[in-house]
Amino acid sequence: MATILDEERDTEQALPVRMEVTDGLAVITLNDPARPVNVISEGLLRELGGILDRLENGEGGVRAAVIVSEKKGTWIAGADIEEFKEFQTAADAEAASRAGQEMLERLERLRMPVVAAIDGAALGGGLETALACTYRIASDSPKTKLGLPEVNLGIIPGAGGTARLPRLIGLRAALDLMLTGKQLDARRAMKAGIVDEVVPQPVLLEVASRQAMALAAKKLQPRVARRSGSPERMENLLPMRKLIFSKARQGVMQKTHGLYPAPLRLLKVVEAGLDRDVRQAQELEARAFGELAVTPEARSLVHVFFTSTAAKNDAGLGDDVEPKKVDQIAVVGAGFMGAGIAAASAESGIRVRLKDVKPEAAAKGLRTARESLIKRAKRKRMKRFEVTKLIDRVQPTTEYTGFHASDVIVEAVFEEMGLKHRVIKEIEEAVGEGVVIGSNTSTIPIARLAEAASRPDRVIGLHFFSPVEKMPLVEIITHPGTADWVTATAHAYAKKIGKTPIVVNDSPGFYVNRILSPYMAEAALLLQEGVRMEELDRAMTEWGFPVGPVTLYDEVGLDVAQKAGKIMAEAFTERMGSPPTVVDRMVEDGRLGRKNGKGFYRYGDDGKKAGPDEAVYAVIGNPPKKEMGRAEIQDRLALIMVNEAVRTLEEGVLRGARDGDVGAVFGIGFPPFRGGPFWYVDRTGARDVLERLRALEQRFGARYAPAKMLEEMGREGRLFFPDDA
Ligand code: 3H9
Repeated sequence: MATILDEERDTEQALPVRMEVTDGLAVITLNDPARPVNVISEGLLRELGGILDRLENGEGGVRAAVIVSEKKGTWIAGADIEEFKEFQTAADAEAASRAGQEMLERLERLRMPVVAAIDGAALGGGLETALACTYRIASDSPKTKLGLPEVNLGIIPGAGGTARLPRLIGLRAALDLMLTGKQLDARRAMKAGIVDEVVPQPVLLEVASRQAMALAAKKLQPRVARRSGSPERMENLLPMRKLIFSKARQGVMQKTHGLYPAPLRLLKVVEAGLDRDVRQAQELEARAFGELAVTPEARSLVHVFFTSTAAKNDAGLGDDVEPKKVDQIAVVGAGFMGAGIAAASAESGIRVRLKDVKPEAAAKGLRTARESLIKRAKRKRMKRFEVTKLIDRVQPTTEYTGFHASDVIVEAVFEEMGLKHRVIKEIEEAVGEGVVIGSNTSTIPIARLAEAASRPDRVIGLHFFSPVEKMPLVEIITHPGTADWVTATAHAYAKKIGKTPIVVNDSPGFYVNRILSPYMAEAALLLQEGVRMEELDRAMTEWGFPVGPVTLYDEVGLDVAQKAGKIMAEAFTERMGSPPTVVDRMVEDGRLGRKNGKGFYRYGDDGKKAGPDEAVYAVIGNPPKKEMGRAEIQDRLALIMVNEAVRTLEEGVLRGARDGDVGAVFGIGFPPFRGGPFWYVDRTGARDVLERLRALEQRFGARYAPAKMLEEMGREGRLFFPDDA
C-alpha cells in the first residue's frame, strides 16, 4: 500500500525534493520548481537533509531508495553556481563544500541501498551525489551526461568527487575526467565504470526500483569503492601512481602554462588524498575548493559560464518574437566549411541538403561530412544502425531540389560578392516565403549581400568558425532590414546544433574579425620591428591565448589573412594606416601557412609544425634584432584587441558587453581565465587600461587611441558588469 510520508502532497509538490514510500521502497524525486534545472542549492540541501533524517530514523520501514529527477534533461546540474557569487572569503566557499560533503556522507552511510536513477545531466555535485549512492543506473537518453566539469569553473569537485571517483574507476580515468571536465554519455560512463547499468529511458524508474530492492535483498552486489586508504588498483599504488601524476602535471602545464590554478591543485589534492581515508581526503578537498572558488580565475570562469549561457538562451529580441522550428536545412557550397556545417547540423538531428555545382565537389563535401560524423559517432560508441541513420541525414545535390522544404539555407560559397549575389538569387527562386537565408561570409557586409535579394529581410549572416565541429561560436549578423523572426530562427538553429551564438550588427569584420584584425596587424608590425616569431607566440600563449599570433597566421592561411587585413585597413584607414607589408611578402613568396606546408613555421611531411623557418626573416626583409620584454609584447597585442572591442560596443556593433566577452573567448580563444575583454577591463580597472593605452598612443600613434567609452568608464569609475562588482 502506498503511503505518503509528508504532511500534504500539495505542499510537497512545491518542494525541490519529495519522498514517497511504497512497500518499503522510497522514491526520492527531485524537481526544484523555482529553477530551470535541479541544483544543489542551500534549499535543496535543507530538504534533502530532512529526508535523510527520516530515513536514518527508520521512518516508514524503508528498505531501499531510488533518487530520480522529474526535471526534463537534468538529474542534478551540480552546485548552484549562482551561490558562488556570494562567496566573500575562502572560508565561505569551504563551508559550502563541507555542507555538500556532509550531506553525501550521510547518504552513503544510510543502512539501506540507494540507487541513482539518472536521466539527464549529472554534472559536478550531481555526479558526486550519484557517486555517494550504492548503485547507478543511467538512461540512454542523449541528454544523459555525466562529468565533473568543475575545472572549467576554476574550482575542483567539492562534494567528495576527488576522493570517490579515483577509488571507483581508478586514478587514470578519474584524472582524465576531472582535468578535462569532459562529459560522458551513458554508454561511455558505463564503460568507464561510473554507472552500473544503462537502460531505455521509459523503464528507468521501474528498473531502478527493482534493482534497489534486489540490492536490499542481497540478490545484487554493487561495485564498491574502498572507503579507506588507496584502493587496490595497480595504478593507484606507487610507483605507477607517481608516473601518472607526473605525466598529468606535464600535460596540464603544457595546456595551461600554469595559468589555471585549479587543475594543478586538483592533482595535489587527489595525490595526497589517496593515502588517507575518504573523510581525511575530503578535508583537503574542501580547503582547496574554498581557496580556489575565490580566485580571480574562478570568478572569470564563472562569468564565462553565465554570459555564454545567457547568450545561448537570449537572442536579445522581445518575448513575442517566435523562431521557426528548424528540422531541415540546405547548405550551398560543399567545401570544408559547408561540409562542416552540414555535419554539425546532421549530428543534432537536422536533415541537410548539401549542394555544389559539380557532382565531384558535392561528393567530396559529403565524404568530408561523413568522415567527421563517423569519427564522432565512434567516440560516442554509437551502434551501426544509429550511424547509418546519422550519415543518411546529409544528402548531396547539384540542383536546388529539396530546398523548398528547408527552414534555413546557409550559403558557404567562395568569398566573392558577385558569386554570392548570384547564389542568393538562385536560392530565392528555389524556396518559399518563410525561409532564412544565412551567409557564412567572414568579410562581406551583410547589407551588401542582401542587396541581391528580393526579400532582404530574410538575409542574415551566419558566421561559423573553422573547424566547425570544434569551434563553439556562431556569429549572427543582422543588417538594418533583417526581420526579427529571421534573427530568432538563426539563433535557435545555432543553439540547436550546440553552438553558442552572439547576435551583432553589420559592420566591417563584424565583431570577431574586427577585434582580431588590429591584433594580427600589430603582431606583423612587431615582426617587422625585428621581434622573433617564436618570442611573439610565446608571449601570447603565456598571456593565455591557445596559440600565438604568428601560428595563427599560419593556421588561418596567409592569403586569407591578407584579404581580411586589406578590408579592415580600408575600413579603418585613419586609425590603422596601411596594412603591414609582412603578410604581402609572405604570400608573394608562396607561403600560405599550414595548408601548403610553408608559412612562418616549417611543417613536416605529416603536417606537424617543425619549428620556426629562419628563411622567413629574409622574406620579410628584416632580420630578428630586437629583444623585447614579454610584458611589452603582451601589452601591445592584448590592449589593441581590448580597445577595439570597446569601440565595437561604443559604435553599436555589439549589443552588449556580454556578447563581446563570449565572442572573444569562444571565437578567438581570448583567455577564459581573464573572462573576455570587457571583464578584463572591469577587473584590471578602466583607469589602468586607459593609462597603458595612452602611453602606447604616445609612442605609436592613433592606433592606440583609447575608445571614448573607455575614457568615460575610467573617468566615472563605471563597470561593464556592475552587478558582478
Ligand atoms: C559543482 O557542482 C561544485 C561541486 O563539486 C561542489 C559542491 C559543494 N547552477 O545551460 P542551460 C542554469 S560546480 C546554477 O541553458 P541546457 C543556466 O544558467 C557545478 N544555474 O540548459 C540557465 O539559466 P537561465 C558543476 C545553472 O539544457 C538554465 O539553468 N556543474 C546551473 O542547455 C538552463 O541552463 C556544471 O558546471 C548550475 N549548476 O544544459 C554544469 N546549471 O535559464 C553547468 C544550469 O537563466 N550546467 N544553470 O539562462 C550545464 O552544463 C548545463 O546548464 C546543463 C543543461 C547541461 C545542466
